[in-house]
Amino acid sequence: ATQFGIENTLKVLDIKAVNEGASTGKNNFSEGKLIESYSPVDGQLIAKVKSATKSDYNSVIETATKAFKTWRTMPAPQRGEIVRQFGNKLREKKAALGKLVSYEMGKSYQEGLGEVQEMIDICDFAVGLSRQLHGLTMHSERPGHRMYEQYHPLGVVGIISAFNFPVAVWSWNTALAWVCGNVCIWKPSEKTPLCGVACQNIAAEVFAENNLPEGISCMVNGNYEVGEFITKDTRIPLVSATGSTRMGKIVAQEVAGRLGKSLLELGGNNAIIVTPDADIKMTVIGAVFGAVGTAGQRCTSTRRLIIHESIYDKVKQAIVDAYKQLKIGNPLDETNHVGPLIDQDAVKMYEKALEKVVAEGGTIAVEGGVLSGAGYESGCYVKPAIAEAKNDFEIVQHETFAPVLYLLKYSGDVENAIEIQNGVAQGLSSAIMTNNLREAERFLSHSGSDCGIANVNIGTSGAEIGGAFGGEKETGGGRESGSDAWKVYMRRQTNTINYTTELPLAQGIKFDL
Ligand code: UN1
Repeated sequence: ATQFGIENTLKVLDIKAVNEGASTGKNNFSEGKLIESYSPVDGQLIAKVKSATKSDYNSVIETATKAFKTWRTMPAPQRGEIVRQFGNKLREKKAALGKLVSYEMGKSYQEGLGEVQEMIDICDFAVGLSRQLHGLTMHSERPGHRMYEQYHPLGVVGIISAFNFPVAVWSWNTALAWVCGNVCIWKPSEKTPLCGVACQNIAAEVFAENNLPEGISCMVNGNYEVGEFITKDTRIPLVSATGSTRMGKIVAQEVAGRLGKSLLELGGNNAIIVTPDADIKMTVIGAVFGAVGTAGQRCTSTRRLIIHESIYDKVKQAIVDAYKQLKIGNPLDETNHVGPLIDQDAVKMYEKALEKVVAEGGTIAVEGGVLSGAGYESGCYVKPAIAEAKNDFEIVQHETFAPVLYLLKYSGDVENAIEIQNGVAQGLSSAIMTNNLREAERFLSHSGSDCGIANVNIGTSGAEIGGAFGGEKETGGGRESGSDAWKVYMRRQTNTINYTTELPLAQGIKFDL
């Protein structure tokens, strides 16, 4: 860790070093079991964090509930001003936070910085939004009446996030939730708790500088049991959860059981359709970054390439050649393209997927394998692999969070490719590579891609924050980030005001006394 300057990074982010005990994050009351965070980069223990007990959790909720009473009375543009300051603090700490993301999670330093940039961007977006939380006005059917709607904050918003975007996903939720007048309680992934502590410290500093209550931003570390405190808690009207479809189904049922709202961002099984009119050079860049970026651990990662038979061999060759250029190694070294998987369990899943695709009749086009030796001591580095497969293979139907890309062939019309693309349970991101207007428009039409994200001539990953982010089917249906995603963090109220001296009833009902 010393050689990467991690000690200094931890200092900048106010995280206790291993020999100093355990961090809890400013304003985090956790006193439970220790979570040790090991880096997949070099296998070293980075630091320790305390996980929340039930009683810690209850005090956090009390602080949050109390803070809500103050925060909701502050005009939304003033809340926006606080979020602006938070965005500025992120700008100051971008390098340190980006490095911690890279070292604790394993994505490349560039991608770590990119994630912090997403946080900054969503803050800017939220600041503008703080003056645009608009409702509609309607014409009343009754004389002398006015009708309009307004949006009010919900209360305490629960955020459960995953290891793969350990800081950005929290910020998409929290920046919007804050300007909407909510307070947040966050459970970061137990695989990246230090990223959580770092963000919590930055937020806490901003709230303290503005003499605002600490409970506006709360964090509880821990495993799924701590997640359950949140999902079962009737004091939390909205739970936003990012992770696997398996996890999402549990969260959805628990929250629905108490008639709470949930916002789900679950698994993807994203494909790029490559038509005979595709620009091959662009296809290669989009597909390779999509498949191996973040070591294939984005929910938007490219899992399937659906290639027209007439160009199949050519595209396959170009992608295989590109894979030969990939450098795998320490993600903090900017000459490397691919870093490690998050942990050894992920490595096992990767190995199983490769065995399974062969067992189901697939052919390996680029050999995978776990790397060992100098620089690979953590045991988490794997070679990005490619297999030629069929869409109905069980393994192809499932999301494997690793750099495994499946090549699928289609013949005839683009409709056939769209059918393959839609022929999975997930519906997050999708793309088509084509210079043919008809094909592109068909892909985007009502009978085209069934995903929440559908792109033309760019890959499946790397969405901008300005659009609503999320997907359909087993991806969970939630939308976060841009567009009007803010509405889910608010409750809508319809108001009818009578400014006459009569009380006429709607629908013309007569009720004379
Ligand atoms: C995720 O993997 O959970 O579109 C989010 C992208 C990123 C976000 C991915 N902006 O790839």
